[in-house]
Amino acid sequence: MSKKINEKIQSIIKQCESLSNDDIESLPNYKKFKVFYSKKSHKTCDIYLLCAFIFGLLAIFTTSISYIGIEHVLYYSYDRIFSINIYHEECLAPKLETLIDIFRPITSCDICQHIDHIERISNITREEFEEKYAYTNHPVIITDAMNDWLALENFNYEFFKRIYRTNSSALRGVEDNCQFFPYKNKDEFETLGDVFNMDFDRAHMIDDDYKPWYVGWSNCDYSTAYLLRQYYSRPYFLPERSESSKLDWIFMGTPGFGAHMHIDNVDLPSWQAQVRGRKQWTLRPAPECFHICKELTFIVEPGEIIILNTNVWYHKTSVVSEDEISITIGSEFD
Ligand SMILES: O=C(O)CCC(=O)C(=O)O
Ligand SMILES: [Fe+2]
Repeated sequence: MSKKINEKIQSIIKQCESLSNDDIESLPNYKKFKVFYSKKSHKTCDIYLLCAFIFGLLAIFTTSISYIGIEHVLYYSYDRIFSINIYHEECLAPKLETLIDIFRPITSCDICQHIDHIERISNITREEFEEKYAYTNHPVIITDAMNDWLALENFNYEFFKRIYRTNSSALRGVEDNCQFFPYKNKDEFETLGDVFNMDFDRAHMIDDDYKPWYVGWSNCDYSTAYLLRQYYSRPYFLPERSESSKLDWIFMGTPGFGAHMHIDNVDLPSWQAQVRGRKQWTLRPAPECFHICKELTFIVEPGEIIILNTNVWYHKTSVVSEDEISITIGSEFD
């Protein structure tokens, strides 16, 4: 049996020798093959997890690691030591979230104790924004920062499907280098390409009993970021000297689904613009502040931008629009 398989593999390798890398990558079964062979043995997974745990313990006692953030330290060290991307390693990614949670620094309850609702504001100056919200961990919704964005009319499922079409450099860029979160759909969407291959009816919620879906991805491909930024601009209220991250995040999905409750470890606060649909957010203070801070639930409407430090507030989302998918775009700022 194994001799037969071996012969078959040898013959496939022989046939591949005459193809270019691009030809091989465009073969329909290439992705399955790559995913299958990238799955690691239990032993290797255990070693990865053990190292992550040791890094976590070190973070508690080493100021510099806890300052940089355990997630960044893991990302760079795993790349250097094992040549793996922690977000793409199936056996590591889900457990990593729990580890990051366990080893996160204690939050000061000053940031949440006086907040009992989310304010909606408009026409704010950069100076006022900087003083009251930018770096205070005080979440807020800004209602007038997307008025001239072309994204409001143009962003929809088909728009992104065209950008991330099969074999495009945009799709390859995201699949090879950026983060992809399939949330509850992880059994069916292995990559962003799978999202844009779903049935038309499901994507557009044509039948009443369509299967809900929700995904998020970071767009770390510069040329795609450049293209997308023709449709939106840097929010006017961000402090002049603040650098927007080169990474943009896109979250998209149908009513009923969203992101589970979690806390991030990305250092910086972020803005997230609700381009289409309505999304409910629940912000929960860190457990050490439960006795003094409130959980907040509110809806972000199309045309509104939420400012949130996702590193200090636990957060979860759920799309609540009646018959429209939700699309948001966001970024970190410093
Ligand atoms: O928009 C969402 O559904 C989740 C967003 C999120 O988790 C984040 O921005 O950190
Ligand atoms: Fe988050």
